[in-house]
Amino acid sequence: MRWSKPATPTTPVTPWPPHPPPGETELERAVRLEEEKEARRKSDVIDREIELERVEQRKHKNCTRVLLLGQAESGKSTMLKNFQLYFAPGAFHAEADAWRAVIHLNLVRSVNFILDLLPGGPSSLLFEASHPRHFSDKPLVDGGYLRHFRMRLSPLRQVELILVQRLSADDPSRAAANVEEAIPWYYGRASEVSIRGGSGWKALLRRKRNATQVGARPDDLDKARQILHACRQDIAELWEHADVQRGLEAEDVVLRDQSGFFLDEALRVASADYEPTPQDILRARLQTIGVEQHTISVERFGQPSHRWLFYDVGGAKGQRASWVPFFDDVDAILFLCPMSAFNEVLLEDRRMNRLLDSFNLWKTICMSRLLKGTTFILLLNKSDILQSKLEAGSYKDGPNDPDHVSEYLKRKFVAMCKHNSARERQLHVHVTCATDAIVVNNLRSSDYI
Ligand SMILES: Nc1nc2c(ncn2[C@@H]2O[C@H](COP(=O)(O)OP(=O)(O)OP(=O)(O)O)[C@@H](O)[C@H]2O)c(=O)[nH]1
Ligand SMILES: [Mg+2]
Repeated sequence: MRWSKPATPTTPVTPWPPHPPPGETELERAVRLEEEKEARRKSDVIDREIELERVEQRKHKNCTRVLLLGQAESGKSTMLKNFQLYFAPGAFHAEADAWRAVIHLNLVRSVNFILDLLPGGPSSLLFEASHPRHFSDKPLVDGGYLRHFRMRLSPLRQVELILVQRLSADDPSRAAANVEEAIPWYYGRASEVSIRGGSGWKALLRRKRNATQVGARPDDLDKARQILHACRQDIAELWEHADVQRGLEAEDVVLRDQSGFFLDEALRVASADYEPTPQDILRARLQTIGVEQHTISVERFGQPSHRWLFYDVGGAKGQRASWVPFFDDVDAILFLCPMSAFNEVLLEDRRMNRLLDSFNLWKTICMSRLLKGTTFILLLNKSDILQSKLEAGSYKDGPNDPDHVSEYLKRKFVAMCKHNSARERQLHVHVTCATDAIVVNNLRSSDYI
C-alpha cells in the first residue's frame, strides 16, 4: 500500500493509517503498528526508486545512448576508446597507465606463445619433420640459441602471472579463471586477455598503485617492468630470428594480424620508461565479458556538456543473450563487421566462418521488433587488415581489391537490412579502421553523429 494523500479533498477515502478498530487488544495493536511501519517502509522504497528513475531520465536528456554490437574482435571496444579519445581526451590520457599493463600482457603472451610453439615447448609445432630445421647461419634449434632464449626469457612467465593478477580482482584464483574462460586455446594464436567487471579494473589498478606509492611494499608492477626491460633485447632478437619468422610462416600463423600484437615494437614497449601512445592504447586487446556501461562526458572548454552513454558488449557467442535487455534503451546501434575475417572462423565455434556469422547476427538484429525504430550505423571495419590480406593474395576467388570487397559487403548488408527490417530505418554505412585515431572525426563529417 502506498503512503499517499487523496487526489481531491472531496473524494471519500479510507483514512491511512486506518483508525484503530474498536476493542483492539494489545497484541492486535502491536501487530497493526508493525504492519503500518512495514507499509511505510515499502512506500518509501518505491518513492526513492521513482525519484532515482526520474534523475536518470533527466540525465539522459542530454545524453546519446549507443549500443555497440558485433562478433568478438570486431572492434567494438576499440571504437569506444576512439570515441573517448575524440570527445574526452583528458579522461583517455588519464587511463594510459592502466593500459600499459594490458599492453605489457599482450606482449608477454605473444613471446610465451612463440616459446611454447618451439621444440621442447608444451605445444611444439614449429620445425616439425616436414619443415626445414633452420634458415639462418645462427640456427635456433641446433645452435643452442633456443636454450639461450628459453633461459633468458623464462622470467616472463612470472611477469605474465603478475600482470594477470593485477589486472584481475585481488583473488588470484579468480584471475586464473578470468583468463581464457570464454575462448579455448588453439595453436594458431596467443591466448586472450579478458577481465570481467567493466572498467573497474582501471580503478583497481590505480588504487593498488596509490597504496604502494605510500610505501607499503614494493610494487610488483614495477618489478614486472624491470624484468621486461631486462628481457627486451632478447624478445626483439627472438622475434626477428629468421627461423622463427619462417617457422611461423610455414605454419600460416600471421601474428601481425592478430589482436594485441606489439612484437614489432618490443624494444620501445618493454623499455623501463615506456608511456603508451594513443595508438598503442587503441591496439591493446582486452576481451569484453558481459555488458559494460561507459559514460563519456564531452570535454569542451574544460566543462562537461553533452554525454555519451555506451553499452559495450562481449561479442563471443556465449555472451550474446545478455545483449537483448539493452535493445529498447538506446538511440543508435553501432554494428561492427570485421571485413578482414572473410577467411577466418570463430574462435568459440571453429565450424563457423566469421563473415557468415556477421551476416547472421546482422539479420537477427534487423529483424528484432524491439529495434524496429532504432538508427543503425554499420562499420565495415578492419579495412587495413583486409587490404594487407588481399595484397598477400588471400582472396583467391575474386579481384584482390579492397574497394571491390567493401562495396560488395556494403550492398549485401544494406539489402539484408531492407529485406529484414519491419519498417524503413535510418542506416549509415562506413568503411573504417578502428585503430586509426581519426576515425571518429571522419564519422563526424556525416552530420548524424
Ligand atoms: N588492424 C586493426 N586492428 C583492429 C581494428 N579494429 C580493432 N582492431 C584490433 O582488434 C582487436 C580486437 O578489438 P576489440 O575492440 O577488442 O574487439 P571487440 O569487438 O571489443 O571484441 P570482444 O570484446 O571480444 O567482443 C584489438 O586488439 C584492436 O586493437 C582495425 O580496424 N584494424
Ligand atoms: Mg570488447
